[in-house]
Amino acid sequence: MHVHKYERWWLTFGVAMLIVFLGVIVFAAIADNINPPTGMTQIDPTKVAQTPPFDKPGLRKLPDGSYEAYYVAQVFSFAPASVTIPIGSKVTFFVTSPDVVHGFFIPDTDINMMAVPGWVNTDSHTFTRAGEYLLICHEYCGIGHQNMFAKIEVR
Ligand SMILES: [Cu+2]
Repeated sequence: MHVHKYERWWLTFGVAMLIVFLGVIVFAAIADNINPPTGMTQIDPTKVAQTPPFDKPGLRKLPDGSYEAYYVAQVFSFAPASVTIPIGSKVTFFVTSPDVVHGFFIPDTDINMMAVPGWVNTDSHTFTRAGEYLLICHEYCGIGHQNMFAKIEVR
């Protein structure tokens, strides 16, 4: 089979770029110590409603004054639908799903997670500004996805 000289150059260039990009990704992952999430808590997605603390989703105040918020994301709502926290509170969010993959996103904060059946995802944020925050699902989960939201009141 005859491959034109220029075609061969382009093929060589393309393969070389793939090797370079892969090398950059591997180098950055090793240099910055980037790893897949580990140590995540597993949960039986068919028994979320019976598994503490997700059997009673909501806000818990800790002795140090911070909060833990346990959320269940399911088609097409979040439980709890609304929480109120004092301004300046640090809240650690725990979220899981009993059905399909949902998003867990609070605009104007750094909370941006996935709610994955079988797993408990967690992240925390300190709310320093008063107001009403929206918690939205930003992962298409079905026909009622656009109505899937909850509120967080900070005052
Ligand atoms: Cu959704």
